[in-house]
Amino acid sequence: MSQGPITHLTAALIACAAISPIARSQEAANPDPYANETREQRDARMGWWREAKFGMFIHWGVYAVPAGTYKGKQISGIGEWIMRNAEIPLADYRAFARQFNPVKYRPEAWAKLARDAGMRYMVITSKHHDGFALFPSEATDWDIADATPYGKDLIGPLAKAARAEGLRFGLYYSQAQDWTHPGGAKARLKEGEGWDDAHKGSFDAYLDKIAVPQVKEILSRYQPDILWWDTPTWMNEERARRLIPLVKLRPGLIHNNRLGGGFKGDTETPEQHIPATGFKDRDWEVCMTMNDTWGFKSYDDKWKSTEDLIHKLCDIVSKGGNFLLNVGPTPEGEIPGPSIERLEAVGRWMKVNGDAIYGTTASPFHKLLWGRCTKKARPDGTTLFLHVFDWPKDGKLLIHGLKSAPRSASLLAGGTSLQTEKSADGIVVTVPSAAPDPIASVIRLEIDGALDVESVALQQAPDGNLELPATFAELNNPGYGSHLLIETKGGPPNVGGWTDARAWIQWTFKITKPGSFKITASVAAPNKATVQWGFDDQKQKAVIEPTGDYSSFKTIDLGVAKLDSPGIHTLALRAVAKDWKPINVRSITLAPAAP
Ligand code: FHN
Repeated sequence: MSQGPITHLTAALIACAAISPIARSQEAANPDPYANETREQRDARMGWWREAKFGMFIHWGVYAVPAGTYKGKQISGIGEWIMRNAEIPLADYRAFARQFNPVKYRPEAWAKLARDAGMRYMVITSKHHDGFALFPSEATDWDIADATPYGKDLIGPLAKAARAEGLRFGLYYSQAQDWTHPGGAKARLKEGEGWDDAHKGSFDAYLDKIAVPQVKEILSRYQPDILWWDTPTWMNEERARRLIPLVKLRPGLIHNNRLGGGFKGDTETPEQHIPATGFKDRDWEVCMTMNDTWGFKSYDDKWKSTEDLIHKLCDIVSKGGNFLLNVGPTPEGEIPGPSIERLEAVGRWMKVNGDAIYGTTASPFHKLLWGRCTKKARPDGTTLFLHVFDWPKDGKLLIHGLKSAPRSASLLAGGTSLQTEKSADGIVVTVPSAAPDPIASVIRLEIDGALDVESVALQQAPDGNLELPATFAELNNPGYGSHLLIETKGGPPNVGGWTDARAWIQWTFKITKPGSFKITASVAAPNKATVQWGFDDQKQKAVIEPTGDYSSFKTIDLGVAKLDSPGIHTLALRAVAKDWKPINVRSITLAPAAP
């Protein structure tokens, strides 16, 4: 179906035809169009995305009709996976499309909602794992034009509306999983398996007949700024090689790391969790739901609070990432009310504090106990934005480790000037007694010349001892399921919620007096548990005997380990996965020991 602008496609095809034999043999060696990109070219291509920081993810499709319920039964799991999780036969699932009639769809209102929330781009599912295309596709009749009463394109009008609002526009495409077209990949099943006779077929034929033509269709027709691959189930390098050259159909396209086959793409995509630190030399984007589902589920009311969402945005940006926050519209074409309320509230905060988000880079500080920091380079210095979550009760905000004396300090909201002074540990800002914003108040510091910071706050005491408290722990959480968190009920804070054995804890600290250290931990362990711990790449095991309940903390010996050199080091604490029993951790202590 040839809709929309074809000028870019034509240009790209002409460019392909004009490719020299040398270029063609390079392509055979590595078909990734960006394989030989220079640093400057890459920086230019990623420029708008790095500036943007905040985007809207939209998961929309036929799954919004059952909305989490099949044959009267609530199906557990994320809403858009209902077909897979309930193994719904194709004929039953196809019937839902006859009720997919988004007559209330107002793409202009969606784009405005995103813009007003402070978002700078959107990414919508052009085809999710159920194989249903939200665009008219010549490769199938399982699409909006042929299978629904609505009968017309949903993607083109959104692309237009987004661009009219000044937003960049991206398309998600499930290149491998497809639970409808013959041969499409299915998570948790082996290649060739399915739950319906109609699934029979070859995955390679599916790629050639559906995925490749549809990626061509969406890239040429809508000219998206982003292509968001997902779940490389059954993919391998040879298969990915059929798709990756298509990226050049849209010059400047940004695509993620989920194609498969070893192609890294442009962005890392941590899902449903915020990494403890950013990714070295890689762009990255956290994608996250506002409740517990991507696709609309009528009874999922586990909404994150506005405060949580704003803190997450600040946290992600302070680590150098972008935040792609999801909405799951209804089959009528409406974004759920709780999502709208939250986006509007985030937008009010962004209107005042957007300068502390857009175009900023990661914090120069490893950890700040009262909030987060972002920074922006100026030709003659640096602007630091302090996102204060916990406003100091004594009116003194210590920026631990900042050595440069700021030329000025002010509240971002309203511009009131603030006094600063040097202290032994850093710079102290005198702030008004009440926080200007109950969620996150931003203080702007202008620093002239080179920025001088001691990025790591945890350092040895003069006697060589070092305490690593829970509040300074970096919490490394897997994407789904329960997450490690800092618990503050009763006594000093501890790391808790360690029910997932894949989660792990790390501290980063500075050593001035290297040597051997005796390591002890303050833990509460209702059951015997085995942990693995170690400095940097070292690994040792320790068995923790029961201490009582989750609030009975005892100091236990982990062992002795050596650090040979002064400088920044880490200590990691991991669960030994086999038969893991959760523990709470208050702190780790390093005490100099005889070598
Ligand atoms: O399986 C999908 C899921 O439905 C959703 O689309 C997310 C978004 O990142 N991606 C996959 C899981 O990683």
